[in-house]
Amino acid sequence: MENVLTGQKIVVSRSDEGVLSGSARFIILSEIVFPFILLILGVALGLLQALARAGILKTSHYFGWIEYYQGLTLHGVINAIVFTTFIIVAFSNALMLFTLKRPLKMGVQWVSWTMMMVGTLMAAFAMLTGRANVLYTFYPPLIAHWTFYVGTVLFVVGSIIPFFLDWIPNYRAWKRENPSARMPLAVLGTFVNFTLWFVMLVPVALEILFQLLPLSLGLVDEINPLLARTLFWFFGHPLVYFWLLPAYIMLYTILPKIVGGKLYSDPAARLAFMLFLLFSIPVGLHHQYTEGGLSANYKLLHAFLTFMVALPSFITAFTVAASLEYGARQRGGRGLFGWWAKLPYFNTKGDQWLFSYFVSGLLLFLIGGITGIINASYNMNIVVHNTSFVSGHFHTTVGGLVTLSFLGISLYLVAKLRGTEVAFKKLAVAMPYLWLVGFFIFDVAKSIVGIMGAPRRTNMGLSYADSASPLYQPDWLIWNHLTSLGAVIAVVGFVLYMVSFFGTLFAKRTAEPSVEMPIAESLHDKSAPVLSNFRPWLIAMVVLIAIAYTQPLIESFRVPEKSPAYKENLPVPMKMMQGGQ
Ligand code: HAS
Repeated sequence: MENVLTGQKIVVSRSDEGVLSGSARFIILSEIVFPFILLILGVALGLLQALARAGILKTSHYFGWIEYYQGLTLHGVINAIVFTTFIIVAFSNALMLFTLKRPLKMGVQWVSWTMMMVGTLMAAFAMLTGRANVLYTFYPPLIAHWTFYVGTVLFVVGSIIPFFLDWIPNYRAWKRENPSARMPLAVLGTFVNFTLWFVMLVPVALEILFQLLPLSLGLVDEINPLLARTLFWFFGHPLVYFWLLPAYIMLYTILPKIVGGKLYSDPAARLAFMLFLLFSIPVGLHHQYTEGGLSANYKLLHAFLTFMVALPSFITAFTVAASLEYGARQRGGRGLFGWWAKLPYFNTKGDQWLFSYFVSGLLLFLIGGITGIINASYNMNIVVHNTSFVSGHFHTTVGGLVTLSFLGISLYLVAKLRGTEVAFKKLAVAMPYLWLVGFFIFDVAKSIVGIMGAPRRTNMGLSYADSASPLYQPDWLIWNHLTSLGAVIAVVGFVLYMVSFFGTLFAKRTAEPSVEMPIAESLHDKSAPVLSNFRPWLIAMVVLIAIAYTQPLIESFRVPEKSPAYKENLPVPMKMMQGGQ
């Protein structure tokens, strides 16, 4: 067979049918269905928060049971950590199967699957019983029950196991059989992503194992919160690229094919992935601009490096737009902008329904990119930090492009792996547009009210949006109501998606199950060898991390202040109103 990306002949040692075993199918399907069921709770809690922040719901507990910060923790952890990581592993498994045509190593897969499931259940136990109201950033002095931390460690370690023990060995075997073939683009993107994942897990593992867990177990009385936060953001910013890169893999490989075209430039795509290897990590201080104890010089360095990490996204914007234009012109598109009309916005034929997920995600990401660069600008960040402007930003990035492409690919894979057609395709196509409109309104309103000073992570129904409260801010109300309207529209879209998802999951089988993926050829394919060679990029990555992080870590260690665990479980405004600290 021929590699569609490189045109080189590839030896396939096994038949396609033999590659997808029943157990592999079960693993991938459950890695999609299980987090999706949790996501339903995560999305519902998101809607409740939007209503609470607008003062439409005035309560400290939803349904008299889930406390506001407990709900916020569940919303963040389920949507941004559990759902994303499961789908990334499921998609990467499917991608490896399809691209390398070699069976997954089932022993490795079962270990990974078990660790991820057990880890999720342990963390869910802590969150659902109110023992981990620590938000998804879990930084001290907030402290959770030990099951939350052990669950998190099990979960993330489980998620990386297939990379080292399954995909790399399978790729090596593939390479031995295809010595002259270049690493397929999808494999390169996945390997970049999981290399980042491995490196970023080191600081957060240190934070959990040597600071949070001992404090949670009562083995120590206090810890250094600045060190914990520096270690957290060492992990926390690259984390967003761990979410983003699988979406970029889809944009580079699947999207051009479904619009009937080609990837405009394979080397540009490879360069973008390699640049992420370089710049995703040494930027974490842009989350800590307002933090005392860290020197301004290093914050500024991280600000410049953050502008550098926007570069591969700009490359992606141009390459994807060029690929869309090429595809649209193949479909008869003419003129400077006339080709836009030829894209399959509402087409349900074949796999073209997926386009609606990518285009809506891309449009939201345009806004997410602009707001990200505003956040990154050292001086402007002072205006928006810890305001709802930041929540607007991440609902158009991780909540926009990432969620939409993950929902799109989940539906696609469920249909393929079950051997059915996508059910209720029209509803499936309507969903991303409702999400786009909803989150557009949501982001604009959150950005405006954020600039007016509205804080994030605050139960405004009991404070700023409550006319009986001394904190009442009537000027913010209209924007918070618009945020709720946006959330309602997006959730209506999600309900349509659920109908299509479960309809597909339980539909009658009409074809053989497969892991087939629509992968595009590339128009420009001449690539420099350095773009497929990890070594120089890895060396440069380590050097940059050392330059950017040695001094901030020393400064964090040196800070004499320590903090005990904060155990009181009251929302801050309520505490203030009761005369607390
Ligand atoms: Fe961010 C905070 C800066 C990207 C997620 N970010 C967050 C938080 C999250 C998050 C969750 O510098 C909150 C963390 C917390 O809880 O405190 N972010 C950036 C910058 C980028 C960026 C510079 N963020 C992301 C992505 C995320 C994400 C991606 C998730 C997936 N972010 C920040 C900063 C903060 C922050 C500060 C801290 C704020 C604070 O004070 O706390 C860049 O990587 C963005 C680059 C993106 C672009 C856009 C390219 C556009 C494309 C679309 C093209 C469209 C086409 C459509 C082709 C330059 C690719 C054409 C359509 C046709 C029809 C033809």
